[in-house]
Amino acid sequence: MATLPVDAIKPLADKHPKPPNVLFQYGTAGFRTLGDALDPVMFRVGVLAALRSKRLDGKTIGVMVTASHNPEPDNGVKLVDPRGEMLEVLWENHATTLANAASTEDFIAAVQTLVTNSRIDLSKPARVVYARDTRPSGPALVASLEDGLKAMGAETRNAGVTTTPVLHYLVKAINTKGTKDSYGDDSEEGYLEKLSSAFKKLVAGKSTASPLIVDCANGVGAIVGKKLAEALGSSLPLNLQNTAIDTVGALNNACGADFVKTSQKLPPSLASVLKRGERGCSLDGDADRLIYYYMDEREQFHMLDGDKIAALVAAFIVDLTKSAGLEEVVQVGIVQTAYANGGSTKYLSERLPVKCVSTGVKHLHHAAERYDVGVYFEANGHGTVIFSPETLEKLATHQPSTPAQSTALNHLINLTKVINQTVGDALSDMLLVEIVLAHKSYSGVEWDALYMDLPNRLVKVVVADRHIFKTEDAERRLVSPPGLQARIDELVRRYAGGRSFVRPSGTEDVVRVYAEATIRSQADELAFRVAGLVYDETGGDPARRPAEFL
Ligand code: 16G
Ligand code: MG
Repeated sequence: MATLPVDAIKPLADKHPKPPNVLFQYGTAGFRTLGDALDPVMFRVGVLAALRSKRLDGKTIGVMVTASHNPEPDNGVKLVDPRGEMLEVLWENHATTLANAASTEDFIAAVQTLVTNSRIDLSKPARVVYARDTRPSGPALVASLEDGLKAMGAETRNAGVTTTPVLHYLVKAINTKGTKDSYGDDSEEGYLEKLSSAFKKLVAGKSTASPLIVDCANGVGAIVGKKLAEALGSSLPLNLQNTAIDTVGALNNACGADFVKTSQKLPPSLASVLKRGERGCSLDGDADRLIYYYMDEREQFHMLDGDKIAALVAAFIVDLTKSAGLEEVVQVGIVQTAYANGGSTKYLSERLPVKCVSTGVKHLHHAAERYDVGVYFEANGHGTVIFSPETLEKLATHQPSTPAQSTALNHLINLTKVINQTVGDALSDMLLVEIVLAHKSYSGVEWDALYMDLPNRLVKVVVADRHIFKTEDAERRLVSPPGLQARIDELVRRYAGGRSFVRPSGTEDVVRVYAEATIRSQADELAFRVAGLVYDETGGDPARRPAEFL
């Protein structure tokens, strides 16, 4: 039985000491904090990724260095499991334990415990593929990660600077290489080729946007977006905006999907770009979120968020399964979170099964796996569509009885290729949206008209300890602090179409309050009043109670 290479780990671990008095936590999006603070975490994640691979018999594990839509000085890291999915929850805890070991000795002891408890056979190979986004802190953090991988003698592959969804794709492609389930060529070119060739087949003979404006958030989406534009050629001309990846401070600054969703505004940099009647979309800093919008004839801006994308796409897939003669055997279902607009939930649940789960991709993804075709989107624009293995098999073997059925079946098969089924992927989702719009001859206006969004408001409350806030019912109700939910309910009853919920953030040290109501001013008022309740509950200094809460 092989033993832990302590002699190799020790000197390298000493190069990446953990400072005292900091606590790291592997949260919904992995480890995420100021880039400057992450050096020891990266080394330890390298060791952990190698162990995870050994545990899974040498399957390739992914490591992505990114802080997504966060400000540029932040960075982060997350692990990707062999099928291209988020790391298993149990191992999130292992990651937190290793990251917090106080010294090199403690770290080695923690690794040893993990090896024993998880019955890791150290003689197995370790294989890891990693990538980073465009953040300035990325190269140094990757070097630290590489030290961790080296300490464990892992076989590594550096996928360079690319999007989070490309890294997820690579992991799955590497692990399925040469099998009957091959996910595609295991390279960025393979990814671009897979998506763009299926896209071209799906829009052949249809007219697409000319061109589509794409806000790249001054991040890595600009790099991969440019390559995608080349691969798409005239099938979908892209007008890439906010591509300043080398300008310090530009990343996610007043642009990108998160800016648009939270401020419900067009990025100022697009004010003179997006013309009347045109549509555009924004990616986030690692290109796994997508928000659409259009400018109407009166120069009013309208946002089309993840909920609108889900509604558009689900209806299209249902239509195709009917046209292909598969509606009896392939059931389409939707997964949302509490942040889904009430308008969308009503619209969708009148048509399809809808499930609400807790925030975070892993919850949505797992719930979506229960359907034959699971469409999951968070309102913030993260989402995808997944086809179960049985459904893929049915699509491959179904015998269409008419030419129309055959066309619909081919469309469905091509959709399974355009869609990145490992994780939400802004570029892939953008192609998916453009396919549906081209097929339906919809502009932003018709798409938007599927249902009306209820006015809503999201407020952050800074509290002394957000961990006292505990939720149930897919985060829609608070169980702690005791009594607070009853007071929220009482308030909500006073607002027409009112709905509000409170949850602690998984990525920031704040509590989030969401509210919606039939009228804009009422949604705002409800949000601020619930925020006021939250603030009071935590014993905040009345003198510092934010003015809007009064
Ligand atoms: C992370 C999640 C995202 C979620 C968001 C909520 C992943 C890959 N990403 O970005 O799904 O919407 O956190 O943030 O799971 P919050 O907990 O701060 O509200
Ligand atoms: Mg992101």
